[in-house]
Amino acid sequence: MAVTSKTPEHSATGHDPQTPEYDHPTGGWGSLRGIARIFGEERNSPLALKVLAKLNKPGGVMCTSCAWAKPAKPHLFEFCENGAKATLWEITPKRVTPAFFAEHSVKELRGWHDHDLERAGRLTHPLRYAAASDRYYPVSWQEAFEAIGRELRAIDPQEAVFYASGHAGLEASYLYALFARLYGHNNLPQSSNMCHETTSVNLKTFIGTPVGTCTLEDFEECDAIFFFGQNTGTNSPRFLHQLKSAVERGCRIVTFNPLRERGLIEFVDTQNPVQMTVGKATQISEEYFQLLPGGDIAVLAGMIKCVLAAEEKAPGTVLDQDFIARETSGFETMRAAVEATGWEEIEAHSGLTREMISRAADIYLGAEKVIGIYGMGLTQHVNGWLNLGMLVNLLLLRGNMGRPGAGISPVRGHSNVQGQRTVGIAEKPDLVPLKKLEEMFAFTAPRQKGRNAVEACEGILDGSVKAMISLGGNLLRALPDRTRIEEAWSGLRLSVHVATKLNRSHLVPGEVSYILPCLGRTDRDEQLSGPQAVSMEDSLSHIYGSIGNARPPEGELRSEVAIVCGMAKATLPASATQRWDDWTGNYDLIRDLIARTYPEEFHDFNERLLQPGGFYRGNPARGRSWKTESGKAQFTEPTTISALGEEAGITAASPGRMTLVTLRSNDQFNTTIYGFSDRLRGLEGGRDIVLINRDEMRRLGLAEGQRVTLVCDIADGIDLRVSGLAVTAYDLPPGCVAGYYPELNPLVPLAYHEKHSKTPAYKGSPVVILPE
Ligand SMILES: Nc1nc2c(c(=O)[nH]1)N[C@H]1C(S)=C(S)[C@@H](COP(=O)(O)OP(=O)(O)OC[C@H]3O[C@@H](n4cnc5c(=O)[nH]c(N)nc54)[C@H](O)[C@@H]3O)O[C@H]1N2
Ligand SMILES: Nc1nc2c(c(=O)[nH]1)N[C@H]1C(S)=C(S)[C@@H](COP(=O)(O)OP(=O)(O)OC[C@H]3O[C@@H](n4cnc5c(=O)[nH]c(N)nc54)[C@H](O)[C@@H]3O)O[C@H]1N2
Ligand SMILES: [Mo]
Repeated sequence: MAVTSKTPEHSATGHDPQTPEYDHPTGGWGSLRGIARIFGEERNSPLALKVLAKLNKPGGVMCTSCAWAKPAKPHLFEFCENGAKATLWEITPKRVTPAFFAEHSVKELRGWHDHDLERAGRLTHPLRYAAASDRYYPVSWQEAFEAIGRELRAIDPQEAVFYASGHAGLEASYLYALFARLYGHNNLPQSSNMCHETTSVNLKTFIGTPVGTCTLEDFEECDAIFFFGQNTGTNSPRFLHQLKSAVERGCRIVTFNPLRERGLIEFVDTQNPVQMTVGKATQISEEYFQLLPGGDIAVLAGMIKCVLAAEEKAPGTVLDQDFIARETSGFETMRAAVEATGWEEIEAHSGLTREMISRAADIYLGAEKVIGIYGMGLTQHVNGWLNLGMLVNLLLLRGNMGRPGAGISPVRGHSNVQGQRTVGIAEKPDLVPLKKLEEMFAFTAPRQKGRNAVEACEGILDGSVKAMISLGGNLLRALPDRTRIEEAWSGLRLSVHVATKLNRSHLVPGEVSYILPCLGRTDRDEQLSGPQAVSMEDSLSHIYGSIGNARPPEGELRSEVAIVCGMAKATLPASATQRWDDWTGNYDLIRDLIARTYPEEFHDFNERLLQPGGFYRGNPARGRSWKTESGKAQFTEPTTISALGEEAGITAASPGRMTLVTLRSNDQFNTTIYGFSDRLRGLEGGRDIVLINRDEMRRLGLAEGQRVTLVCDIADGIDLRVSGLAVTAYDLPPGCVAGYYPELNPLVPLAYHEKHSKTPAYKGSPVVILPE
């Protein structure tokens, strides 16, 4: 099932010709057509083009889509197809006004598709749910804040959860976390609890930092890049520019992914007139291996075996012995475990041959400076910790950590997901300088560990969570085990959504429910002291200011900062240290607070805010200072060979068990569905599909287009299923099926999550297929 794509011709022959595949490179005219489609559908005005022109440029708006770096010297157009879609989607002229809710009951809206809900337009007024008429009605901000304050004061703070999706800027996020602690809890789950929490928890154990170690300069120097489970072409397309330049100067790229993702195969740069006219693509991956889902531990064990064997053959020439001795711990234990792992086992779990893995290892051995990249393909597995541990092991062997051109680079999701954690949105109180906050705000901070996303769900299910506030996001679509959680959600006493657009989570109201409409990042944000900037942190730990310049929707929207301050002021007793009104009036003051709380990273925050390329907040592992328990970089012993967590198998596998991978299309941003074209995978028109390899289809007697039900195979008494999925032949390894997130989320059990961080195992749920 592995495919080599030495040349584009090669890749064409490697593909199963009978299943769909997009036969154009990523980027190019297809991507411009994708932007033009959304532009037309959203009926954006020509002014929208002005907004796009300033996207990701110093002094402009930092894209609301992904968290990829914004270079100091931007391209003429420093945005991608999906960034443009996200921006045009936000600055749409369509509106969801009180008249919309007078027309549609909540029950009726629950029947709408996610796409249609968000496409209805921007929310314009604060709204309160009325159960008697099953409708949302406009209310004043004053009334909304007072009611929220009253409700929060009436419960134990431990019964409240404050969720944040990774959109809001550092200013609103800092105050949101402060509000939670002043009120009395650390229940601050964030979207990263479903995403890169595996990284935050485990990288910290291995190398003493919760984030990646690379910066853009490293991509200009590295000799080889190894990609594990990250889909650049769809999820961080601007990164393709760095990859293209790297390939052009001779850097070698190797990809491990069960699917042949177009962006990692070839790319045409829309900024390059010659490439656009001639249509000649840059080939990205020199080797592309379609491993089995959950097979990365096995692949990495194989590669490490090859490295150890090479050292044995030519002692003292392969491993960075000096580095291992001085800077690391646990090498011998790791080595013994890998050596005890047989090739047969490695081949069975990876789905690749020894020869293929050896080819990948040869590229590793031939490179002086190596970067390891990964995404959800490694983090969203039960043994995600070991996926990361093995990748770190591979890099440590030759000192590929903490030196220029080398390191580990998790690619983050939401545009400010990493930054929100940096400024205190964390359920783990030990990650936050509580003492400092206590000094600054004269209070006693709660020390009890807060709830992460999975624990918040458990609390909603058992009734111990009574209030949910969401600063952005769409938890009821993003969470695992959706059917059960949705039912329990309506038992909440209070639910509050701070949002730009209507989504499913707003349509399952608790007893007291509010939707609070906020400005988006592209909107001009005028406060008492004038127009405001907000800031965010990218995947490479750089911090940027962002200044919205679009005319905000007419109505009664407020900024996220103003809404957080409004809720806090209405909830907490007045205190001279809490200047909620002043902070709303001037965000410089909030940045001063951030600088005081985190002086090392954020000193002179206001002065550095608009620095081209952002300012770097530093990373000790980059300078080989290991903030781990041992004070050294840690090798990890592979105690299992599969990331799927089979040993946790709650029940024995059914004979037809398959591994389910949930995917993002090229036409969505998480639960926001822009349209129904997954162009880069050659899939058009529908999302209720299940992708499966043609041989498996034959074996199971399934026909193309036939409707089937997927049933979770470990639900242990809980029936998790999704029906009405159209069978679609696709180039996938055997033994697995794939389909779209969020449609398939009801199939992922809440208890099936990464071991140390509780990140749901969205890439490896066991299912069986039942023909309908
Ligand atoms: N346009 C767009 N951009 C986005 C998003 C979006 O939805 N749309 N979402 C944002 C967010 S929040 C995030 S977290 C990131 C997500 O970006 P990614 O990290 O790229 O996440 P996914 O697309 O979920 O999956 C990544 C890849 O993992 C592969 N995979 C699945 N299982 C395995 C496995 O076991 N091993 C390996 N090696 N690979 C595997 C899949 O085939 C897929 O190509 O993107 C961000 N950017
Ligand atoms: N099966 C499966 N499930 C998954 C995943 C998967 O790969 N597979 N991926 C997981 C991952 S990586 C993530 S990060 C989560 C995402 O989970 P969430 O972050 O909760 O979901 P989003 O879809 O990003 O949230 C979209 C909503 O955010 C609101 N919004 C948009 N912009 C703004 C803004 O500027 N401010 C405010 N206040 N609101 C705004 C809009 O109302 C919009 O409807 O999903 C997870 N769920
Ligand atoms: Mo994410």
